[in-house]
Amino acid sequence: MIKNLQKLLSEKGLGYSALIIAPENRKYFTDFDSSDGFLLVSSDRAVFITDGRYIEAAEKQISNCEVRLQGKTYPQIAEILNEMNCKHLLVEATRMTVSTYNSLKGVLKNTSVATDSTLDMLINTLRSVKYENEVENVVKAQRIAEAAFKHILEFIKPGVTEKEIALELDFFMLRNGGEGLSFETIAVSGKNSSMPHGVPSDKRIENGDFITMDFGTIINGYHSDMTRTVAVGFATDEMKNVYDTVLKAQQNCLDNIKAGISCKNGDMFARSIINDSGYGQYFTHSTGHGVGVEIHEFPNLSPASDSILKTGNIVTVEPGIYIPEKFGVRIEDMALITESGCRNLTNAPKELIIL
Ligand SMILES: [Mn+2]
Repeated sequence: MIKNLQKLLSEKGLGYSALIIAPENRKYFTDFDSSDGFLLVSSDRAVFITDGRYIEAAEKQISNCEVRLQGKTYPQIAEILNEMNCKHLLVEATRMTVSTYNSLKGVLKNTSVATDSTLDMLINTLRSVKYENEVENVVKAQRIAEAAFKHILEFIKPGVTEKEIALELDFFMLRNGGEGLSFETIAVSGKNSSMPHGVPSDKRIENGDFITMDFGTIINGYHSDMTRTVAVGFATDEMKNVYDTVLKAQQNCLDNIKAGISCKNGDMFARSIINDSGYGQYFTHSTGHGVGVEIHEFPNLSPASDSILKTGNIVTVEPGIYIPEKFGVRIEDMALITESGCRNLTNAPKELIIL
C-alpha cells in the first residue's frame, strides 16, 4: 500500500513527503492498528513512529516501513523529514487539528506545509480501489451481519422494543467474530422508521409496523453495511407499493452500475425509479457510499459527486422512501464494481418479509 503512495509522491516532483496521522489511514498503509502513531512517507522511504505501548507489536507486525520509538514528537518528525530531504510536506487537511498544525509549523524551517486537500484526495483515490484481500475482509464482515439478520428474524415479534432488536443484532455480530460495530445499529419501527437515521427507542413492535434495520460489523479493520426493512403481522397496500418501489430502484442501480459510469448517474439509476413513482420528495439522501477501513468513504453515489466508478470500488446501494408520520423503507447491499457490472457482496433475501 505504501508503494502506491510513494509512486504518487514521486509523480508530484522532488522533495515531497506525506505525514499521515488519521488512525484508519495509518492502518490502511501499515496494516497495523494503533491509537497513536505518525507515518512519514517520501518517494523512497517510509518511517512509522509510535510510543512505548505499541512499539513491540509494531516492530513485529509492520513489514513495509521502518519503525521508530516516539521521542519528542515534533522535533523527531522534523528530523526525519530532514533525512528525507523533504521540501514540501503534504498533510491530511481534513484530519489535522489546528494545534497539531501549529506544532508542526513551529519545528519546520525550510519545509512548506500544504494545507489543501491534495493528500486527502490521493489517499481517497488509493483507498477506494480495493485489493482482493480487502474485499475478502469486507465480505467476511458482511457474512456475520447476514447471520445476524437471519437470527433477528426469529427474534422480532410484537412486544419487543427497538432497543432490544438493536442490542440483539449487536450481541450476535460481536459474539460471532465481529471486532466491533460499523456504526451504532439502527432499528426503527412504525412511524419512527420514517427517520432514515433514527435512534432505537423503547417503542414496542406492533402488528402492521415496518422495521428498518441498518447494521454492520468489522473484520481486520474493514467494515460491512446492510439495511433490511421487514413488516410484522401485515403490510398495507401502500406499504407494499413503497417497498416494491424501493426494491425496484435498488435493483435498477445494481443492474446498471459498472466501471466508467459517473457516480451521478449511479445515483440516478435508483433515484429516477423513485421519482417516476411519485415518491421523489421522500428519498432524502444519496444512493450510496464507499465502504472500507471507514464506514463512509470515497466514492459516493450522489447527485453532488464528480467521480467516475472504477473497478475495485465497493459502494453501498441504499435507496429509501421515508414518509413522515407514516413509515419508511430502505434496502441496502454492498456492490464491488467490475469492468462489466458489479458483484453484489450481500447475500440476504430482499423480497418483502412479513413476520
Ligand atoms: Mn450505508
